[in-house]
Amino acid sequence: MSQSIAPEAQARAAALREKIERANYRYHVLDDPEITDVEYDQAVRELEALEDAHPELATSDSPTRRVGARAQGGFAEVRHAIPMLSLNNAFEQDGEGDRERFREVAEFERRIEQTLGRRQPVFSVEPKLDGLAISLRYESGVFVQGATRGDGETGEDVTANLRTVRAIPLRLRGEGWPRVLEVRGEVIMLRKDFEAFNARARAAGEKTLANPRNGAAGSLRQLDPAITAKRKLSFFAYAVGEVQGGELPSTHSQTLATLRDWGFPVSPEVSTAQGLDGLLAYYRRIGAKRDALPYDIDGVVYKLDDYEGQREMGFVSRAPRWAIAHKFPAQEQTTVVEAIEIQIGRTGAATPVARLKPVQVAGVTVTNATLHNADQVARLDVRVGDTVIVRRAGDVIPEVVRVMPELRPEHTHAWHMPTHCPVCGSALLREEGEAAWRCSGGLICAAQRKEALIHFAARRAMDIDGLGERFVDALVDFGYVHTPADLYRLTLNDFLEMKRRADAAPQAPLEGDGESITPESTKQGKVATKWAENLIEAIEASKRTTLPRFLFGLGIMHIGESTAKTLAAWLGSLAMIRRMPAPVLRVLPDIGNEVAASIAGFFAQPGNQKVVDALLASGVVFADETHPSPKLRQLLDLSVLLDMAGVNKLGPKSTKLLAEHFPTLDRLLAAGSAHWITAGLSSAAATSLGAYLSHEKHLRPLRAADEAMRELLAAIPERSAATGAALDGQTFVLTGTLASLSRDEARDRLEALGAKVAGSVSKKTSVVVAGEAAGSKLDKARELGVDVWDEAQLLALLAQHEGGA
Ligand code: 5U1
Repeated sequence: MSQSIAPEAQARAAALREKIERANYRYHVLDDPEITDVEYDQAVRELEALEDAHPELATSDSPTRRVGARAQGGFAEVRHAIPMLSLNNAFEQDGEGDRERFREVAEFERRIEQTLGRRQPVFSVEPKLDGLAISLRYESGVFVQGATRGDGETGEDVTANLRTVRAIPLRLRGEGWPRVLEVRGEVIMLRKDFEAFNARARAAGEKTLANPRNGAAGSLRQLDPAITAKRKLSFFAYAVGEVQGGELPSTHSQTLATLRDWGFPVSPEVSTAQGLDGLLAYYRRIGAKRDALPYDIDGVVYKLDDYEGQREMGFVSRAPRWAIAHKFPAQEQTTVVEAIEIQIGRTGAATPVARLKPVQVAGVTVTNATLHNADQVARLDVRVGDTVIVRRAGDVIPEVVRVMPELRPEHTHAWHMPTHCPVCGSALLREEGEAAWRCSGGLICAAQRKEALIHFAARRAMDIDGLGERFVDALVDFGYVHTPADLYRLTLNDFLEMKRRADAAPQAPLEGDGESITPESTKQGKVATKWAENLIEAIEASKRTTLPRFLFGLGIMHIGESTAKTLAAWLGSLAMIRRMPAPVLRVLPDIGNEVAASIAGFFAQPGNQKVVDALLASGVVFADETHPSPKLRQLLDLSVLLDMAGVNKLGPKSTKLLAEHFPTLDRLLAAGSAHWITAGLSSAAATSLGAYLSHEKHLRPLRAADEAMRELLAAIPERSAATGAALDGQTFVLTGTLASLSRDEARDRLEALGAKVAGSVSKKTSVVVAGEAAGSKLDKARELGVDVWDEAQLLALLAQHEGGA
């Protein structure tokens, strides 16, 4: 290393490399991470910066050098010094008893017993990973070349891509490794990484991966290692190839343990077993946990454990006689699509589902498979009548992987998303840039009820203590509750009856206490009714709430707590909010077109309005309703409505001009196009507006919006001319975080009452309002003897004056 490098930089680089390598080992080999992803990324970034500043520090095996240059003109060939073998397969056969069903495995085991003259030989037993076989060459402990299996004799040099796989050590750990060591194993894509990749691809409208194996194989064949680096791949070692200048243990299981010590991930499922019974027990054990494994496997592998015995058994062509792959039933099958239907999820997302001719996939009868979304159906071009490949892996829902076009019958039709929800009949809508179509039915759609109820009862919404997911599920499943309003009609008896029914159902008892309630068990019943009394009490208590909590609880798409507060602060009352058209909502701070359309769309559904009415009728009250903000006067005029109408040739300048001359829609209509032109509108714009307004379908919503807007403006309290604004001449300073309103909101509302809101405290300051974690302004106020208020005092002041000064 060069003399010119500061020793501290050298030491730091070495420490960082060690930290990163150790993190890789703990994560990939021991499956026991020691540092967080953030710490890991920080260490890599710091090392990169150090190596950039001191290029002499960089080494070829540095963990920062995982992504190299693009391969030019394809991959070079690599001839394997020792061929990469393939395995003979054993499949389950029809028949009675293990020896019949597992005839091929029994024969394999018996042949070894006979050839070696040994009873009950020991085998290394391993999961058969579903990925891509590769060979990694290490010279003096450093990774120098990686190759695919190819035809077993010659593969492709994919070193640059393999360097990006963090589970592959660039330098071996520990000591005692041979001078040349080839390690063989499988590059795989974990199920979670495969799912994440596909979810991203679907959202971006890009091609999805058919299965994790294709994910691994496709990624390794990328000519640009930067692409491989972006796809998360993993690796497990299961064999060795060439070994020079050193020795390995005498058994395969010991060799795997040694490879693990040297830094190679080895599947934690690897074990040893003796005789046929041992092999079959392993097959069943791994088969039972197959779905729960983090990666796809297609069987298990049995290998005679001692190398001496392996040599004696020898090969038949490319396959060893000392090993066999015992395959599980396939995870992919072909079947026929009998129908394509829509399923509405808890959030209203409409998912196309293929109803299939029943087919056994990996031991389970599959009759439905997800098609994810309309884009995916279009991409795959799945049609009713098609023969498709379905895949079932792990816990994931079976999915249609691809269509077999050669088997498509005549006269099929491309599938299209229906226009209406099959559950409630409301329109299905898709937002721009989103893959999912959603049912606009909201609370009236049965499929969405559970989610809506859980959200409604949540702590930050109506805060119904104790009404968790399991109760909501039972309430909906047994038909006690359809909408949030039904919660307020529930009686103690309803809850007790529901629990009796839930306890009698095959699932676990509702409370988890296993106690069931019978009318006879009065004493026990008393204990057990307490929870129901508590729930009734919590539901009753939730009726006294605030407008923002209620609005948030309604579960309107895009309406979080902050938007709910904005709506309440600016529009004042539910009565106003529930009838405002999108253009009016659009003028409020932080409410864009999408959010405005979502709110107005929600209240445009008569079903949702009915639920709101029922909630009010059952006694839900808001402690904080008030008048609309006077500031709306500056924001709302006819131009707001005309802008949103999107009339051709009528830009924002023209709509403003019209609003100045014709303050109401009626006056605009009465004036007519000649007067519009006199007021300064171009004749092209006037013609376009005239044509637009001549359609009743345009005029009707415009009139309704105009009327709602006028009503809102009329509800703003008039300031008394004699006294001026309530807080005229007063200066407020806001500091710290306020819990129930943003500082902007507080400022707007104070200003609307005539106050000045300043950024710093002086002798002239009337009041400092101090929220959570108030800092130096609070100190200054105390120093100058300025009045300091808390948030409650501010809210009381606002309530007092906004009420109608
Ligand atoms: N787990 C495992 N998979 N697999 C595949 N071991 C294993 N061994 C193989 C193959 C092709 O070949 C050996 C015989 C070296």
